[in-house]
Amino acid sequence: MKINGIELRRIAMPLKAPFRTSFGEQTARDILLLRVETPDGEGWGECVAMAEPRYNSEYVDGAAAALRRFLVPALPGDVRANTVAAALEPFKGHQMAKAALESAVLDAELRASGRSLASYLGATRNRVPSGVSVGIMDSVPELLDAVAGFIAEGYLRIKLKIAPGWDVEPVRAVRERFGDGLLLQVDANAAYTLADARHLERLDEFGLLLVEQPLADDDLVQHAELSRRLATPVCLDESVDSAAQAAAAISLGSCSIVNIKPGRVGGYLEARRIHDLCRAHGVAVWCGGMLETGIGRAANVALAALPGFTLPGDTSASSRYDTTDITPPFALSDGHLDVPTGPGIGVEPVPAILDEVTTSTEWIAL
Ligand code: NPG
Repeated sequence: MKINGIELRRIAMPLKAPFRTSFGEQTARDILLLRVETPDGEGWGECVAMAEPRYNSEYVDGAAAALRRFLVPALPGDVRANTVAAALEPFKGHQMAKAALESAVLDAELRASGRSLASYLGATRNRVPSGVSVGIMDSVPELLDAVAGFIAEGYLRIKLKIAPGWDVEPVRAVRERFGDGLLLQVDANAAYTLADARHLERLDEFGLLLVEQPLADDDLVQHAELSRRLATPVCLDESVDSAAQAAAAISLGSCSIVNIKPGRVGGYLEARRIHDLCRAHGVAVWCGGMLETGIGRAANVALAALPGFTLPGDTSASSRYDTTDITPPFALSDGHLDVPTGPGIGVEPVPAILDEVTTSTEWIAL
């Protein structure tokens, strides 16, 4: 497939409510979108790097720079999506930037052949169960109200962000108020150390589905030690940035569940490899989220429809983030999101809405 050029488009999107994690608070989103233009059509990709390098080392200005200077120029003149990763491999890191580029090329390729991303990836379901990630709040009553609202909307699983000082008490309060039947899990975003193992053991009494990324990103050995100590299954997010790293985590016993975020691992093809690997080892996976617009969400929902995704993901409805998405919104139906069936990711930005939120565009001719 020949590519005429690639548009880098920055958009600014508010968040309905501030979202607080162990590494900071976010009130708005600064997002980089990629549009690949070919002689026959186009393809879209969303870069999930955040404005600041707090979740991992990537950040949106850095991703744009890496794309402009190294990654886009490295694409061959005649490109297939399944050769993009190899063309970008000489450049270390920058998984989120690479993922956005590969996604846009893949979308263009699939649109041209009339095939959906879900079918290409091997999806076996036409809808996926939706969970929601609930940020750290100022008080437990405020948290209980937020959780009650999400349950009323139909979310099938609740994830609570935790950090030292906001863990056992809010988890206990949610469990007591909503009962043992609620699918509940927690996410620490690497906020603890192995010295906190005793404290984290206190979470065991709440019957959580999992504790996500309790320790630092590069602590696979210590995650293995913690996994042996906790009854609650340990799930890795930040630690797994490739299928090789997932294999290392599984063989060390660092986790029994993996959160797969395509951006974090360099794209949907690597995400599928991690899915396949985990499935072969009996390790459950679920699809994470990075507060995506409908572009990234559409692709995540397609991935989450693969058979190894046996736990509800952070694939929430568009209304969880904003009043207006740039694509037709993803809405909950009976706690599920429908998997798009159209060619490629199956959705496109609404031009008028996209223009309204655009802060800059840049064209890179190939
Ligand atoms: O609904 O997309 C969503 C957010 C899910 O909690 C979520 N993402 O660590 O998994 C995470 C977390 C996150 C949010 C990470 C923002 C980085 C930035």
